[in-house]
Amino acid sequence: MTYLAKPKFRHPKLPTNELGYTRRDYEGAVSTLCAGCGHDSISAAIVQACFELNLPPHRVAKLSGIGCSSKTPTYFLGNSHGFNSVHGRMPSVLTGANLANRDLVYLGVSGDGDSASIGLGQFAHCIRRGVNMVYIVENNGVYGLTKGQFSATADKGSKSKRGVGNMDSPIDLVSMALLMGASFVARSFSGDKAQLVPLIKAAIGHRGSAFIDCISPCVAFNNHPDSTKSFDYVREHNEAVNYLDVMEGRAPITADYAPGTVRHVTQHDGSVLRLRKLAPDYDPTDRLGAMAYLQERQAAGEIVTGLLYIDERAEDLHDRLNTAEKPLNRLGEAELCPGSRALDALNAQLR
Ligand SMILES: Cc1ncc(C[n+]2csc(CCOP(=O)(O)OP(=O)(O)O)c2C)c(N)n1
Ligand code: SF4
Ligand SMILES: [Mg+2]
Repeated sequence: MTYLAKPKFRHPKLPTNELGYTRRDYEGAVSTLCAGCGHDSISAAIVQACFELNLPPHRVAKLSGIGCSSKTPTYFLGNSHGFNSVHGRMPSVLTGANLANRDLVYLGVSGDGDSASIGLGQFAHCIRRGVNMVYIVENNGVYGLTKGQFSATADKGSKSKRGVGNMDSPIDLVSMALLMGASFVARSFSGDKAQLVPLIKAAIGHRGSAFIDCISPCVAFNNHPDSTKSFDYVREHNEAVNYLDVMEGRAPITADYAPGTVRHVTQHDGSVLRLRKLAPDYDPTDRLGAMAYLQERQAAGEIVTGLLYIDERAEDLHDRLNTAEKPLNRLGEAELCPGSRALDALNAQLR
């Protein structure tokens, strides 16, 4: 059985958002993942973020590749557009969809196997093109769906459930995203909903390629004491550089923190990010500084989380290509056909 429908009954007093929708309206089918899988917590965070943002579900397009992580779009936003592509190919399908219709919120969901192995090239090119999207990697360090082989994000020295050590150097997708020019880069943990929900909300409000590496333990194959992607290990080594509140619309900015401990960032959609600094010297607008900091803290055994980088003035692929504002399926003949005189002139140029 690949999916189960949820019962339609709901409590009449469930809270509703500004659109009159309940949280249930943003859910999907009942999850068939292992009980306790980190991926389910990420789905719940996506549901919460979209509910709080008052997003009309039909304005969201969710796309994925192959893996347990890539199955998750079935379990959230059941009323949104969805496309489950092939292994590692989500980024190019998302890019094409985004070029055809810029009016939707694009949510790419992938795994560490999907994005750091077979799809590494697709990941890199999608990020460097500045596709306006939220790209979430549900990172468990293994290929969960195919029974727990190490993935390319597994740390050197980390041991499998059967005690075999991983000898290869890991690929850090956050560092790669920074290198490739992502304009919003974050890392979080599926066990920290208070951090993850505002990060997803902020990423949705960002115009440009927003990448979130979310450590998401695989309870079936990679949650043992010698794993560096287990719930216990991540909780013990998690060092958040900041905490985030997202203020939508024109909400007043209240100064209820000590001077210098809060930073405000205004996004394209008018929302304001209030960043409470936990690492006082960390500057999330300094790409080179972020790269150096991440390397340094990684060498010290820390897992750095939070909003790691943001470019407030980012432009997206459409800005760069100067494309038509209207989705392609809404362009009429008058806009698509320039007329015979213009065509003759064009042909003449090519002779
Ligand atoms: C072209 C192709 N190669 C290999 C596979 C087998 N396969 C399915 S899922 C997967 C890896 C999934 O790992 P990840 O993306 O980390 O997802 P997880 O299950 O860990 O969430 C692989 C190798 C496939 N489905 N298609
Ligand atoms: S195998 Fe691992 S990743 Fe897949 S559903 Fe189970 S716990 Fe989650
Ligand atoms: Mg995985």
